[in-house]
Amino acid sequence: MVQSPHAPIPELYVSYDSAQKLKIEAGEMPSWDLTARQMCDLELLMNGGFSPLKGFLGQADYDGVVDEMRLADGTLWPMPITLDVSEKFADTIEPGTDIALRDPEGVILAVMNVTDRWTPDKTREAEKVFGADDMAHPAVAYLHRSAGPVYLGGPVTGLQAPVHYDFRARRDTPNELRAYFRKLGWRKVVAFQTRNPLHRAHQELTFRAAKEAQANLLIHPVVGLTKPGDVDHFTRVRCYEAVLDQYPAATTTMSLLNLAMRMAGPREAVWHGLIRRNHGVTHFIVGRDHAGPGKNSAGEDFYGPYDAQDLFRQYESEIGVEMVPFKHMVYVQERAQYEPADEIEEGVTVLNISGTELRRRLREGLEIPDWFSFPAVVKELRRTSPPRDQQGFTVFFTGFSGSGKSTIANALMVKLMEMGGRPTTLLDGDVVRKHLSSELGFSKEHRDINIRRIGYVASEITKNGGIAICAPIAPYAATRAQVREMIESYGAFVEVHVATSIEECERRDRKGLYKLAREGKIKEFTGISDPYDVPEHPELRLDTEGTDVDYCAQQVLLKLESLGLIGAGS
Ligand code: PPS
Repeated sequence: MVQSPHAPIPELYVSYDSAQKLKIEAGEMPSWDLTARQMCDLELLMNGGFSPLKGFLGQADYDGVVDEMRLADGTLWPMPITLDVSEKFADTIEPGTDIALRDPEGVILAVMNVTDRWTPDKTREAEKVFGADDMAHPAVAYLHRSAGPVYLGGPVTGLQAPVHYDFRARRDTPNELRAYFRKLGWRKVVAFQTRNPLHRAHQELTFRAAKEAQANLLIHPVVGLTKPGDVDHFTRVRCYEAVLDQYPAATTTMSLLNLAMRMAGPREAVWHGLIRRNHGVTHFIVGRDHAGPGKNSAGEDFYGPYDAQDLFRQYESEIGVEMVPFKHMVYVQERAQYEPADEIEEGVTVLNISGTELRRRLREGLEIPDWFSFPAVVKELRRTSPPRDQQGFTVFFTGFSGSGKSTIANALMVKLMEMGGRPTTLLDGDVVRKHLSSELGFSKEHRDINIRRIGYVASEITKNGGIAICAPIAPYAATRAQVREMIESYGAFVEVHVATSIEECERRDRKGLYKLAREGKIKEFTGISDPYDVPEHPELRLDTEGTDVDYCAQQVLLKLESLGLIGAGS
């Protein structure tokens, strides 16, 4: 049954007193530290954003959702909301157990009664939900690389909402929004979902959509998790606030949605519609390539540009929200205004700046015209996206022990310091193992921890505008990919494969370790008794045999220059 947009939506919270009692009991329960995505999911489960879900999906619901977008009772629900955990944790949890769900600081937010525990077929999930088991899809990559191997499901009892210290006044639960609309007498509300800054074209299209639907407008940006590489939400919210002045205050409002997007295109659009219905809206704008994940590994779009609109239309009555198809707005120079692309006669001059072009202009400090965006928005974007040669970045050397990584990394560091401009830190394999990872050995598990630590430090350096040079062996491709992802949200990641062959490394045997490895005195030695995944697409591959260190370091510098990371200004 579709709920009236004015009635309150059921939440999963218990009363304050019950929560206090339950919190004491939960202290004794096995507890799970929620990941960033699970935190977002839990918040929307508890506040009714994911209604009618009562908790993380059990197996029957999961199967139904994956196979046919329906819960076991037939209700439409397109996205698996699952609690993925490690095998180690899952092994300690029998169905019937209550577990405490904690935020990263250890605060208990909810208790889940585990009814189901199962090992999902992730390939099937990827194919059915995202359309392909292709790691180029961010949610598929997350599924395989970050999500735990076992799922737990069961009803959730909410004790308290996650606390947000940023933009508190702009965050609303579904019931708060419903109450707001009720109070203002907004009976028809059209919501606009976005994960990008708003420019003039968006302002025009949302304003038009609201006018056409004769509805009020809710700008409802996602501030949970969006596509890796997106503009951070702090910057975006400052941009949205600047654009809000462009709408009539009495008809438009903005609220932030702490959703973890999956970039699942058509399914995601249906999901977004259901979430918006729960927030009390009646209309929803669905655009071209809604929640699109970009290109697949063959360089083609994952979904057709209007697949999301088609699927939404098919389920519109069940979703309970009317779709307002997005009009592609373009700027007509002769008339100095935005108009829907499909209403423009031939012969007029249409201006457009693509997302890629905008990023290029920001990167290179070039002009962004007023017809494209609002000066206040451009100012915010420039503050957070300085030109590339003033941003932080990471150079990540990988290769066998004795391949020359440390020597080249050292030479590179000295050259960068000679140039000056940005603080530079070298995280060499040996040095890291002395200061950061002294308790770790060389098992796969320990190597992964070691590399993730390096990645974390490098991402912090990159975020703060410095240069991190890393030089571990980093033998596993999956771990390197994780580090890349961590860093690319803040700046460039330049992988340099020091491709000295194992034979040459063994011949040099600078530290005498290869001999010991051959004699079996050192176990799990990379290249001898432990694998090394050769990087498939490093930014640079260095052939060190027959070349000197200086030349190798020069090649890295030239690469950095060609990527725009160093320039006259650095
Ligand atoms: S890893 O796999 O990235 O965590 O390794 P890393 O921290 O870079 O290793 C640093 C140095 O440890 C020495 N060493 C070994 N390497 C590989 N396998 C085994 N089992 C091993 N045991 C000790 C080796 O000298 C590495 O130094 P580099 O600087 O690479 O020569």
